[in-house]
Amino acid sequence: MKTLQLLPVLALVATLAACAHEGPAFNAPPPNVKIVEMRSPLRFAPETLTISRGQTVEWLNKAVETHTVTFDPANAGKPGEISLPAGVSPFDSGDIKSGQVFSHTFAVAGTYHYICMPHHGLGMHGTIVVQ
Ligand SMILES: [Cu+2]
Repeated sequence: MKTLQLLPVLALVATLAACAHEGPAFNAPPPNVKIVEMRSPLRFAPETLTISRGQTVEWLNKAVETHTVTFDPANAGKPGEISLPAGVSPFDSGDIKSGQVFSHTFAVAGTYHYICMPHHGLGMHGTIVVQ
């Protein structure tokens, strides 16, 4: 009886485990691209990344949760939580599902503070410093 009750749970765990290890996020990244991983427990890794102007960053969602990479100050939960160098237009990945990738090329030097929309209240913040 107990085994039968566990079957749906086991099936769900197997499905989630499969989702967490499939998709472009698990492919080898292109050369000269800087990587930020989104993984449990709800953090960007690394939280602060320093790059050179003109470099591309790829965010790899290696978690089961859907995340976002949101550089739009209009979506900040708290003032200053998202900020961009002067003259940079806001941008937002939209939903990045498990296994998916978002990339952005940084053309303007400065410090960029960004958040994950679903999880910023839980501390999922990141910083890109472009030199
Ligand atoms: Cu998130």
